[in-house]
Amino acid sequence: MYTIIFATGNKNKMIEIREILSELDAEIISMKEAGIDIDIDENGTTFEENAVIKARAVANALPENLKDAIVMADDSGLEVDAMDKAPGVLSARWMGEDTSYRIKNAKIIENLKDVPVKDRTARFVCAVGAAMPDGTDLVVRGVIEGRIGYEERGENGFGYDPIFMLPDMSVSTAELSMEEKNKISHRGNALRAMLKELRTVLN
Ligand code: ITT
Repeated sequence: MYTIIFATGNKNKMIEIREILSELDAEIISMKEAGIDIDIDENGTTFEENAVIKARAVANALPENLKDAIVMADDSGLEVDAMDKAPGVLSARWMGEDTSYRIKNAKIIENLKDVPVKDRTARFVCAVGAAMPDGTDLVVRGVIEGRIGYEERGENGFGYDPIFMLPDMSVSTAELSMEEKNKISHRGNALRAMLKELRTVLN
């Protein structure tokens, strides 16, 4: 059995990640549980760069007893086509890190007030990076396509989920159960791609 440390400070991500990786014969430990509390400068310009920066920063800070662990990190965000793909890699920081998602989501809806359904296309992107104990890095990407809704809908999920509708505009990802969301989400797709990659590398 191997140990995976997940380098995220986002509790909601961690809940989804645990569920997606639950079938794996591995011990999943959050950064906090590993006793690592560092500030990471996410200064990359792509999701992939930032995912690797986060994973490597935590791998470099591992205590001796966890040196053989694989460190993974997720860098994710929302690309709105009618906003030139903003907020993109800045999704967590857009309009200020501490601004509520009620306000951020309202701003996106306002920005798109004259945009017809066909042009409301958007996607959630997730890059998952893995810092391997031998010093090599792996990185994969997962995506889910959708459209920006006209109002917030649903109570599940987090962040931009209440305004992210499936392409047919039937439901938002905040109206899906966590299991339903994980089956089709950017994070689910990226983590499943990473597991495939790991199986090749570790065998
Ligand atoms: P860590 O860097 O510690 O992992 P973070 O929240 O800062 O946590 P990111 O830099 O990857 O993470 O920013 C991702 C942001 O994109 C996140 O805060 C949400 O606003 C948004 N986001 C990502 N995945 C999402 C999802 O599944 N549903 C809704 N919003 C999501």
